[in-house]
Amino acid sequence: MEPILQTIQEKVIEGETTEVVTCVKEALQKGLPADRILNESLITAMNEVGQRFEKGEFYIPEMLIAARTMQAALAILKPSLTQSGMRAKGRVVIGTVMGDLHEIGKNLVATMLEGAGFEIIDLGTDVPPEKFVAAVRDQQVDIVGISALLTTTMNAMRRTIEALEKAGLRQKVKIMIGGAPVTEAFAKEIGADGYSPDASRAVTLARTLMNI
Ligand code: B1M
Repeated sequence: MEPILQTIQEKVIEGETTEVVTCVKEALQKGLPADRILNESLITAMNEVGQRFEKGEFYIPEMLIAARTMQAALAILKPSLTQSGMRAKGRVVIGTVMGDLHEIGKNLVATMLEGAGFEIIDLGTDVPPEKFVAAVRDQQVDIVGISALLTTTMNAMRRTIEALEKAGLRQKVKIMIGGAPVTEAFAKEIGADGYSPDASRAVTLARTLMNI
């Protein structure tokens, strides 16, 4: 691995925001592609943070600090991640389900979709089904994107889809879901239109759902 990517990974785990920001800028200046910086240092760092948390070596504050550092790095990468030749048309309302505060993956998906030309309405985290329903009812939405990072909150995705059905809005939109514990099989089970394991494939999926 490029030494600078190794350094970024280590410093994200340590939550050294200033150093990470400097190194990410340097890596971009050296010509390293943004998606390599993202996949080979930032996401691997968050996976390591998760593993340390599971082993009891890290606690919530360390996870939060690493998350903040990651967000700062993503802000630097955003312009490079969102450069795209093909502009799609469509409006996506996106959010992390009720009970779930994880936002980095959802933000990344939103950033990549925006880069591909989609208009984004970001409802944030801990979004109750009624809020998704209100957004679909009140705005011209083409796709609903739902993220969940916890096995305990995955079922809120099902409840969100049920709420859209109950409000008579299900057929108006396509629904895509994603997040670490989510699978294709789960997407089918709950009646979503598609599942994506990561942010770049979320763009492909959104284009497919819109017949682009
Ligand atoms: Co939490 N957390 N966390 N956490 N956290 C995980 C998810 C965990 C796997 C860590 C672990 O134990 N290994 C574990 C879940 C276990 C499980 O359910 N099976 C866990 C836990 C247990 C918890 C708490 C319950 C801890 C506690 O309180 N005891 C608690 C829950 C709080 C809550 O939500 N109610 C909690 C809290 C937190 C923090 C708040 C401290 C912080 C989040 C801060 C923030 O987001 N601002 C945090 C963090 C940082 C993590 C880890 C370390 C990193 C998550 C992350 O940002 N990953 C995480 C471990 C891990 O993921 N390895 C962990 C990077 C991000 C780019 O990836 O989000 O997977 P990800 O997104 C990907 C794909 O999943 C996909 O594309 C993204 C980009 O490629 N994707 C989509 C995501 N959404 C999509 C939507 C789509 C399509 C694709 O379409 C709409």
